[in-house]
Amino acid sequence: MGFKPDLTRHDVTPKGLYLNRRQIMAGAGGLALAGLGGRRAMAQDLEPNTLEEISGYNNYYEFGTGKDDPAKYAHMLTTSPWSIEVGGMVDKPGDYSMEDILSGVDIEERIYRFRCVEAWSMVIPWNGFELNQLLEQVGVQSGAKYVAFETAYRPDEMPGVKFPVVEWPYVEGLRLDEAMHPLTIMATGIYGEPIPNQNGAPIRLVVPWKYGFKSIKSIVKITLVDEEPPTTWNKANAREYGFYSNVNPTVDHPRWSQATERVIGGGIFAARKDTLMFNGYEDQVASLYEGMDLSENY
Ligand SMILES: Nc1nc2c(c(=O)[nH]1)N[C@H]1C(S)=C(S)[C@@H](COP(=O)(O)O)O[C@H]1N2
Ligand SMILES: [Mo]
Repeated sequence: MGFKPDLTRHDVTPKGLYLNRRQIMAGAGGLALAGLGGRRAMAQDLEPNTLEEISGYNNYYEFGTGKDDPAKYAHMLTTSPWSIEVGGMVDKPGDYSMEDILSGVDIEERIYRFRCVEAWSMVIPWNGFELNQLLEQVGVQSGAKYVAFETAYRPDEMPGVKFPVVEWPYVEGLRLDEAMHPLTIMATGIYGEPIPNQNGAPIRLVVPWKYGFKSIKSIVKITLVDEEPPTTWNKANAREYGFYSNVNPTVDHPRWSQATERVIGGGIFAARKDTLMFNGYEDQVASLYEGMDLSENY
């Protein structure tokens, strides 16, 4: 099963135009914003968000719970050198530096819909590699059934971790077949540039058919295990956040509908967009959940 892109280079704002727009925006403020609105009004549904939107409206609670906190504070995170401790049920456990990791994988662009459980969404042009390439490098042993991920925990560099909003470090997990799926990537860039700190530098998970909180940022540890690993939001509130957290417009959050979403950058008068089953990746991932009750396994 190969990756079938539904958003292509054709949907990306040409790089020249994009850079030019940044210069225009830096110089002309409100006027440029009016131009952006016009561009967006004519644009197709699937056009990627601007880098300003992607890196200015974030959830990264280690730097605070406000949407603009990560852009203010994430520069404090030292992202180089960086390594990931890979362990558990693998043939080659160890500390893998970013250089080690990047030398064995193919970086490509993936333009994915990104849907937060809070019912907002963007389209993001990631650069990254399929997680299965890293897992093949380290040799997954036959008993492994899940992959557990952990974010850096650095009180000196992360002003938000002094608040016990969730249990630190932030942890996430995938079933092994979800982790091996060609849509699941480790992202290291956006728009061809290194990924901004607030988006999870230097390396974060992206699982486009799941709610955004599954896409754990600034990963320092990956462990292959044989039981479903604990996950941050499930530990915080198991009734509201399940292990699977597949985007599903027919299964509402206990406190709000998941049928529609607010498109970031769409403007205050923009209509909400209908949320797609598995965030639009149903053809590629529905078979992973065959026979499962998706309202029970939310
Ligand atoms: N370590 C860590 N990873 C995280 C989060 C977080 O607070 N800490 N927030 C999650 C949530 S709720 C979302 S929606 C996405 C947001 O990614 P973005 O800021 O790149 O859009 O990151 C996810 N990964
Ligand atoms: Mo989210």
